Amino acid sequence: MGFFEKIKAGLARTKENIGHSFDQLFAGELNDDFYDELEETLILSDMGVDTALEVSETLRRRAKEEKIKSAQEARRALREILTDLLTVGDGDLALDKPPAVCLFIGVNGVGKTTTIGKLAARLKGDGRRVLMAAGDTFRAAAADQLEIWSQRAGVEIVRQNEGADPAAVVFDALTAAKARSADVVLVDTAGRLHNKQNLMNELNKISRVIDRELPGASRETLLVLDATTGQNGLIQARQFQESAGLTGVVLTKLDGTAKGGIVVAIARELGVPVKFIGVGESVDDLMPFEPEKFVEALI
Ligand SMILES: Nc1nc2c(ncn2[C@@H]2O[C@H](COP(=O)(O)OP(=O)(O)O)[C@@H](O)[C@H]2O)c(=O)[nH]1
Ligand SMILES: [Mg+2]
Repeated sequence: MGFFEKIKAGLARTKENIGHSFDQLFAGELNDDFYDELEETLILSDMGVDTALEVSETLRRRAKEEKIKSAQEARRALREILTDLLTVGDGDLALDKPPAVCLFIGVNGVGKTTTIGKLAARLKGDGRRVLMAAGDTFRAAAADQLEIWSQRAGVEIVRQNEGADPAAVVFDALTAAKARSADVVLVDTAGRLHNKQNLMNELNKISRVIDRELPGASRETLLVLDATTGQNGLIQARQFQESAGLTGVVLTKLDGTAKGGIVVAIARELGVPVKFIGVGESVDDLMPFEPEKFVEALI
């Protein structure tokens, strides 16, 4: 299955739960009721109230300006509006100045480790030399899980014992990356420590090690979000954005019961691009995010 089919299959499951699906909506007339129902449908799709209202207002304005009469034309305009909102920043990974470092952050269970495994395989397939850094030393099984992925992807991993200082693991990994001329270092991190402040301090410490060891290298700080958590994901995104600064988002579990609209809210509120989406648990279930196709699958 390609990008379109995969997310469409995932989002279709959700559609059954949404009272007014977009299909029904666009089968009707373009009147005031239409805009009310549009707002409701956008909110139900997890876009959040603010984004839903803005999108609906923009469509109303465009319909007036462009003398759009039919719901079908409105659908095309809505797709354009959403695609524009989703097209922020650079959707590609910054990898041009090696060794590039991609730091994966996000709360427990969102899919950080799995995403690193999938991405490692993808980058290796593109001919890049990839190294993993097991920066989640908080949970005993975390490094083991990453190691299994490193074997699956056929890439090297740098790890230490449980409870080790994650910044030290990252330091080791960067040293190894330089010595072995790696192209990319994928850094796993803990999703949870004794408290949130600890976590943010730890991420800052890791970040400082990268700044110091690789001042000129390409850097990504990617927030991994579980798409099925809806608006809660937006709250997480705001918190991580504030304390860690983000260059992109990976949205996982779009093959589940995700409603999809959360992507629009994130792009609009944070101005950070979604770079990849996760559409399953296997190694090839990671895809570059394509705004236009995503919107087409959504509505
Ligand atoms: N269905 C589905 N499951 C996923 C996806 N990404 C991760 N998972 C699953 O989510 C669970 C948590 O993933 P993990 O990588 O351990 O999360 P972490 O705590 O952030 O490192 C695992 O069971 C993964 O297989 C995805 O895109 N789709
Ligand atoms: Mg993990």
